[in-house]
Amino acid sequence: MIVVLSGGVGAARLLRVLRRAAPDEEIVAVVNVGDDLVLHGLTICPDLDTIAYTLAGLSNDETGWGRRDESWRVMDELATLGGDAWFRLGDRDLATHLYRSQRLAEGATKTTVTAELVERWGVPVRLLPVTDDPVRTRFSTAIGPLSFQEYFVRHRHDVTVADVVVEGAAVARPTAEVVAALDAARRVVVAPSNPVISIGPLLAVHGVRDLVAARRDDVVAVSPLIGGRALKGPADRLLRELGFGTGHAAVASAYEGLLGRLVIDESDAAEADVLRSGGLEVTVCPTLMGDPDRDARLAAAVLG
Ligand code: FO1
Repeated sequence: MIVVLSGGVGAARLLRVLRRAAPDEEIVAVVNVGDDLVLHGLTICPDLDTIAYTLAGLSNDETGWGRRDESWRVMDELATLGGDAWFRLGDRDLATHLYRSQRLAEGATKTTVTAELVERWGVPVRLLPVTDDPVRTRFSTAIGPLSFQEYFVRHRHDVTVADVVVEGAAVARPTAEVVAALDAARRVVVAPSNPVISIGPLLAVHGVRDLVAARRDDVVAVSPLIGGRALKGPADRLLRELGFGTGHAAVASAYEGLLGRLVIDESDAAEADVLRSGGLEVTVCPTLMGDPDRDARLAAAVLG
């Protein structure tokens, strides 16, 4: 079994690449739920949905979130009523949140509802929320405390962050499915997601960090940075603001004690020796996904 610790779009793309190199039954994504929110009375799980839509071929690849062929009639109407329309929920996407919210209200767990949704969409890879308990990633910023989506969407992650806390993580428990998957995995892959606000909250769930550390020799992370920058989102800025430093060394530092190996982009080969001198095994290969030959090399580097 290959377990992929996953945030949103970077993880979705890596899972798509790994599916070409390993059988679907072998791949399990353990997914962050710290970005989840309740809005308009609906439970929204952005990372789970981004991955499921991508693997089902339903994703909007331009935005990196939401559905393709989307319409916005409900949001437009909500805006005319003066409702909260800054977090855009498309008409098709809304059906997902309606379905999930109703099933949760009936007593189903997030794990069960996710399994139901991916089955309907024909996604043959298992997606496991890291926990069924409530956890919320929150930010202390220069303009005061912010929820995840206030920071990420409302303020376009353009405010200085002093601290990130994951409310509920200390009492949340990983699901039995997640514990079993991490025990049985022949490889644990850390996706090229944001180490601070996507993978960090997943590792913060009580016991998960220890489960991953126990598998350290089999843990491979794909760095989300290329040339010191994140392709999308604030990973480089947050690593710097929270004191991890810059470049792949900052990623290694954020995952201290967890990694057997780090995969970095070929354009950053010059950073490999310094990382290796710190005792880390490093593989240099293309990490920018989208070209079949390069993707095959990345999959081989991760799985090999
Ligand atoms: N991101 C945005 O930048 N603007 C949005 O209006 C927005 C809406 C949205 C709705 C559903 C969903 O699943 C994701 C959505 N995202 C939006 C993306 C989301 O904020 C981020 O992808 C993650 O939470 C960070 O991984």
